Amino acid sequence: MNEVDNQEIAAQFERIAELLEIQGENPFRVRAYRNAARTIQNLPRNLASMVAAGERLEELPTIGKDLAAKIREFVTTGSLRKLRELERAVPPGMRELLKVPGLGPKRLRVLRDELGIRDLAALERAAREGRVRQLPGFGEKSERKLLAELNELQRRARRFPWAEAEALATRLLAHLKTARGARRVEMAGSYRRLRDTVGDLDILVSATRDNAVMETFVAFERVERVLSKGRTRASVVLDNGLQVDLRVVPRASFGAAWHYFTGSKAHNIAVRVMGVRRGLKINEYGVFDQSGRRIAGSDESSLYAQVDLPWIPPELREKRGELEAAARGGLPRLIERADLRGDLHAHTTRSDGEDDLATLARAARALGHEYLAITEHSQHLRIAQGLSADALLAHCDAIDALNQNLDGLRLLKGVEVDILEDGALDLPDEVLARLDLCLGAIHSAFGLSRRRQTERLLRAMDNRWLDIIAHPTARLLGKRPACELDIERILESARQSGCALELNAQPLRLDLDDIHCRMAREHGVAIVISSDAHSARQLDNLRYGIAQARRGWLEAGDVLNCLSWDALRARLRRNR
Ligand code: DGT
Ligand code: CA
Ligand code: CA
Repeated sequence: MNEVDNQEIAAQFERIAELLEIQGENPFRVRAYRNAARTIQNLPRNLASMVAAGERLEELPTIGKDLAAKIREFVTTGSLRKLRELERAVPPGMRELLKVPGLGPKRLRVLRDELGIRDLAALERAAREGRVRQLPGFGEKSERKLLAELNELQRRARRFPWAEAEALATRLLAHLKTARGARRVEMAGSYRRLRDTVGDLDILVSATRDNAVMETFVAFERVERVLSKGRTRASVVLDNGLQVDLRVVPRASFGAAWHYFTGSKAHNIAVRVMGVRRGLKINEYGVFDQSGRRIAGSDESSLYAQVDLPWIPPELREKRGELEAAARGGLPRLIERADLRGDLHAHTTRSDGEDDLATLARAARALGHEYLAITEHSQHLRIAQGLSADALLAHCDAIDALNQNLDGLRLLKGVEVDILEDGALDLPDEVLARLDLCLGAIHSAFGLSRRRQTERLLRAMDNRWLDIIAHPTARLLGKRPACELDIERILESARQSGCALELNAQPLRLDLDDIHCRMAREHGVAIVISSDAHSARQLDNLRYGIAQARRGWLEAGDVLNCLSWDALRARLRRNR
């Protein structure tokens, strides 16, 4: 079993050398680790197999007794105590600084000793103020380069909306499948768990020739730079700043590796602990019994079976009670795209949409929808060309007329009415009463205090014509944080009044989020999953909503637009 490859061991030694150097350790010791790292990188033989065969590592050049022991420690335990100690001893700010390309330990020490720089923020400030260029060995050009690297580092630190990563992930998977010898190519990590954002992409490959896979990987046209490339793992940064980690694993370990690299980390650790209680060792190579024999791990189900659990959908693997639920046979029957029978939120050219009523209707019918609610904005939202009461009623006549000529799809007359700052709705009750349904939403005064924002929504829900609160927290991923709200109070009030809450499926909204969906379900508050389409193409947003709904443990029975229109109408608050 070749668990650990030489490049990994070399990287550990290189890291130790860096941290020792920052601490101002004896240069002789630092060099010993560096020399050993170089020896290992160029070694034609696999160290893990040498350890397994009981060979004497001490006989390798530059590897003394101490380093030989460390290699054995890493091969057998997967980590080094020395490195863990150093990681703890060196302040996090300094470790962050080490990630800046071109900043080695030596230059870092100059920065720290001369300018007191101990973290990225301090470095950026000093560079902007032109203080770095005055240091020996730096100069104006390297100061400018440092600022550019800092910029790049920040670009990489951001999380990417899932949907933004999707196009790249799909193309990269297709590209990797063309590699000679590639058998299976799968996404892992938060991408597979369908989190609303991803920090990076993790891809797992089983292959008969790892070399060809690595070469194909780094040759992907969108790769901007290669961070590392070993025999079984590699990392690259794409031209939009998204990092991608790739692992190549043997086929017999595929399930165990897929489980490991899908995460979440907290879920993995909990499963591993369940294994320990049964005398089993679970890692990314498989499930091993006490004699070290591999007893499972070629697929994920075999791994779960060893700890007496059914297979758990990746969306639930967050250590939020899924293991306990699985153990008692109580996993939810997660909602699927095919459970949705219609869509309750869409815009046409009449307010801020791109397609007209007929185009949208045709597209909805092609998707198999039984109903589609047309919900233009109300007047208060001027930038979206919101409708006055008269304009809205005229639009309703147009919808009625089109309905006469539609087969198999029913258009519903709705509105997305603004919830004003004091909680009043932007249209009179007599107008709202004439619609099939009414969504209410916040589009202004996002920064109110928690108390006032909560009261704003509670007051809006006092109006019996308000059926659904659309995108309740108004967050926009990467652009605007969620409004401050007392969600518990809002859920309680929604339960009492029968008002439903929306899971808005626009990929930058996903609002309610997974955790709030789960809370809604537990409070007995109905959810609707809506595309909020502003074009025919965006009707397909629903699949992003389904992903978050599944992460929120929702079943079809929790979601109103899994019902036929007749059943749904009876559940709307106005008709109760
Ligand atoms: P991200 O990238 O921040 O959106 O989140 P993930 O979950 O994709 O995290 P990432 O890319 O750092 O690692 C991928 C998976 O690898 C993670 O979900 C679980 C596994 N993993 C990473 N580090 C550890 C670890 O130290 N222990 C265990 N048990 N699993 C780990
Ligand atoms: Ca990841
Ligand atoms: Ca990763």
